[in-house]
Amino acid sequence: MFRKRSYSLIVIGLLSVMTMALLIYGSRLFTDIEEETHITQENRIVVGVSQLGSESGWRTANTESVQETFTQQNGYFLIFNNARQKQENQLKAIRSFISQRVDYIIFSPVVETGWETVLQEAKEAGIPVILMDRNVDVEDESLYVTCVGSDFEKEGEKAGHWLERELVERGISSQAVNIVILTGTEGSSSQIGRSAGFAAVAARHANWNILEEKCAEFTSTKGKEVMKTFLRRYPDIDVVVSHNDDMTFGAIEAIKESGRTVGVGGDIMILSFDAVRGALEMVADGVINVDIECNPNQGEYLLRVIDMLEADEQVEKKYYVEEDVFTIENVTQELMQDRTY
Ligand code: GZL
Repeated sequence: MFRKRSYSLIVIGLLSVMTMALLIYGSRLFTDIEEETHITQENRIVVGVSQLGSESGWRTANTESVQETFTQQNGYFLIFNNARQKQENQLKAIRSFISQRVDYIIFSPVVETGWETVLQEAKEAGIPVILMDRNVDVEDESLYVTCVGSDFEKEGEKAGHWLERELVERGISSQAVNIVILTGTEGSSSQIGRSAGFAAVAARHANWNILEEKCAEFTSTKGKEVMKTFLRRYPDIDVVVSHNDDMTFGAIEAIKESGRTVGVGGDIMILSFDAVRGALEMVADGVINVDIECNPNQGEYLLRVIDMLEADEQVEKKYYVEEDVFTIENVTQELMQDRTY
């Protein structure tokens, strides 16, 4: 009996010592982790990024560029949110960044309007806002520090200038040319700029008939759907202008299913934007006539801007990324480079 009792006393004693040890060590462990996270986060620059979605190959490359740049190794703590193409999700994410008191907010505005209030809130919180890819349309430009992206109007003009040269080379520059346009998200900088740039060139040519422009949301599914509608409505389309490669992929599928041909020597010329790898391979195969590059690799540009802001240096209101135009003449050389998209 005694032995049994003393045995159980020993077990209880051991268990209580072990429990005490665990409590002390455990709490220290958690404290260390907490402190460590806190210390690491404290020493790092905290960046809140609201990405508008994942609608296209271009967007994926743009996201990768940001995530590969704002890493712990580079001294950053990245909070990344995907808004799934909805402005209200971007507004929520930006407000969350403000309440978390991040050091910088970066976002790609899905459309240009509707940002004044939230940008005013960020300004009052003393958090600098950097625009990536697309722009905002605000009265007070002090609501954001800078915009890193493309000159979309220039991209649209490049497409128009290519078509001008192509028609001259074919000896048909005075003939009627029937054009349909697949536009990107209505009210986005890329849609506004590309439409305006191409329209400015088209306005110089009374024989360019823009039969219809229709939004296909930068996606291949919508691109195919809209192109099918165009093919039903217009039997004699000569040119398709598509505001991004994903819509182009869908449009080409629809055209081929209709029995018509595309590209170099085909019934319908294809003018596209973005220049993602899959599309450049179609340029090399003569399926897409011209691809106007839109460079998604904006991470390095954003990093340089934050470095300058950290050093209290003056930054410009706009930084344009470098981009090119690809046709069958120069695309093979480009595809041999180690492009990231
Ligand atoms: C362009 C970017 C556009 C791309 C599309 O800078 O805003 O959004 O052209 C993407 O692929 O969806």
